[in-house]
Amino acid sequence: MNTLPFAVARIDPTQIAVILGGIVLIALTLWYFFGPRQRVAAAATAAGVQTIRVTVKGGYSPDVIVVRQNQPVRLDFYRDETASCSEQVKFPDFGIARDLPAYKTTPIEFTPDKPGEFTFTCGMNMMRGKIIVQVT
Ligand SMILES: [Cu+2]
Repeated sequence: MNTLPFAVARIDPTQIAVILGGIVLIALTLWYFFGPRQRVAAAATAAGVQTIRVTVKGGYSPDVIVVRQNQPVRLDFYRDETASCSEQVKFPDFGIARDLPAYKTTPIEFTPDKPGEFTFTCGMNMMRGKIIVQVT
């Protein structure tokens, strides 16, 4: 007696859907944490201030910003949402924590005096970006 057709028939389509859903979720999670980062070098203005506009919407864009050491930096954070996650931005290495009003541009100014990579985050450490300070 052949039981194989029975075994095939007993695979529940819901189980298949759950397994496939799990695979998709894992792939999305990996992409979120290890996917490509948007890296941009700040442009210096005539006054020698390295400025860049960062859009805040479910994340920071760009989220990797390259600047030069010992030259003033101005990051214009434009918060394009009201989600409470992004209402604050912190640069712990530079002692900066600032509220970002929704749909407004908030300039954050500092002069990086040490080279290296410095993380900036939202108030809850969920959204992340990175400042790379290069030696001139
Ligand atoms: Cu947050």
